[in-house]
Amino acid sequence: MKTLLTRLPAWKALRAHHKKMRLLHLRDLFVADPDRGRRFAFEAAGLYFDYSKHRITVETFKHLFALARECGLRKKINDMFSGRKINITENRPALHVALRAPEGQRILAFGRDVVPEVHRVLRKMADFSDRIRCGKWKGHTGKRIRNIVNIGIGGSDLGPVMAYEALRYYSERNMNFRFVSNVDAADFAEATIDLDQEETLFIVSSKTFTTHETMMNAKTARQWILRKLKNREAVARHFVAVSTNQPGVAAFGIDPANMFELWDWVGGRYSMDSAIGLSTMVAIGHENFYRLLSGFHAMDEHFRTAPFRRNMPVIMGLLTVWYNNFFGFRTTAVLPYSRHLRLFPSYLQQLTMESNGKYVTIDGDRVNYETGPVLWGEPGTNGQHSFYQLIHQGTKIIPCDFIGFCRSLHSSVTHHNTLMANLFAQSEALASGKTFKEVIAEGTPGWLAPHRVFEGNRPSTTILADRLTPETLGKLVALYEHSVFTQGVIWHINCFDQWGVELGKALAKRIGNELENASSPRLTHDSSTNELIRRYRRLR
Ligand code: G6Q
Repeated sequence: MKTLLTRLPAWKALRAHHKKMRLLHLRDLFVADPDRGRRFAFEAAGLYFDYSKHRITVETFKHLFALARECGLRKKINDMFSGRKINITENRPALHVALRAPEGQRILAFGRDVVPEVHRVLRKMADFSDRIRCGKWKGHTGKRIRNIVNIGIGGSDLGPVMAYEALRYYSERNMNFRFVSNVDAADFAEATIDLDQEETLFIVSSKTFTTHETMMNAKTARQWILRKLKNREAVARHFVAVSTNQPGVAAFGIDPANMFELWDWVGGRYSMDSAIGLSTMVAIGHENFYRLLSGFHAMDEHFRTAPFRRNMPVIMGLLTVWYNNFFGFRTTAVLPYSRHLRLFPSYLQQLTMESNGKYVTIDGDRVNYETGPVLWGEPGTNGQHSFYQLIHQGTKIIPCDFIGFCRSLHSSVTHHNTLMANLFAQSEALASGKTFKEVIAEGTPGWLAPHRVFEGNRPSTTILADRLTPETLGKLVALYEHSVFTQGVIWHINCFDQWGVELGKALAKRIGNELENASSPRLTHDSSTNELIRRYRRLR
């Protein structure tokens, strides 16, 4: 079926509705309905979701839900959960939900129940991480492993490094966890500068085991180990792999018995809860990793079963469409009030922008509407002292997601009260603003007043959880995964491929050869690229 999104009745109704809505102010909406803060908020899967500070009314959602129905969202959700090949350009299902399905649930991929395999690998991971954590797994010289270095990039890095930071509170504090992703030699050098080879184990995380950056860093790691341990057999004690590519892993010198498997039906950016999470499991222990998975699963079940009007990922995804396509707001900020979630926005950047940064529909047509917005963010309160100025008084409107916790992991209640007071204050200030009259009434001189006025009417969601636990992290990640999917269904794009990263990779290979081999034939790039290459060759 060809996409006719902008001709759907609900799309047209939303366009007309927007004309009214853009004139309404959140301040007035709150005055008109004293119960708004409860009407547009609910709790599900243990998360409290307040979307009352959005430029919406009951009618807005009547049209947005109609749009979801007209786009077949319910069927598409069922297709994903039942293992249909929804990633059509790669001819495979997108079954990350199977990674956290409890034993006994049946999910078919290519006609085969994958849940038993998922649990077989989880048990192998648990056994390995237990042996590392209790010191049974020894390095080549008999020393205990104290340092884990994950080598991987993109989906094989961003999840592990984010989860380690997020769950550091639960981590084994007598061990070091480092992450090497960039092919810049500084990454490896800095990650290992203070580590002893005898106590270090590398997890080479690569679904394909061919990714250029990861393979180069893995080879550097192998040299680094051999430089001190001087015996090729040491590789087997200091390297394990997470991959689908057993021949590649064996050729590197890693014992295939120490390979943790994943599957083609897991996309890189949807893989932090697969064996790609091995470093997470070693850090927090297998029981906590299982808790993380149960958090994911709780949100999956909520997404799969809740009616749209009480479905958090659906509402979140539809709000993104509402702002992106009708108001023309082009970016979203994610602002966790938690130091531990400081890498959550960069994790979400890949999840959202690699999934929905596409101008071609599933049918191969050029879209005639906007797709995925730019996502960015930093933890509060730090961001308040930097870019929040633009969010409050800039000319661009940036819908924000505030994420906070009712209880801190750390003992100081005073710190936590202050942190949360800031979160609540920001969303209130963004929504209500401050009028000229209010500013003058405070005694501000007229010439200064315009600078101190806040227009307000700037939308935000607030997500509150009890504490940052492994379960909560799982729920939050799954919430965004399914919100991204909801958006992709509306925009009729494939959330699960990433062809847009290919051209740069191919050109880098060609230019890499030209840099290695300075006498290579005439350069045939554009004149800018030719000149950059020549200059680099001269000055390196
Ligand atoms: C994610 C992408 C991409 C991928 C990396 C690493 O969805 O597919 O970020 O995760 O390119 O790939 P490998 O795991 O195969 O090394």
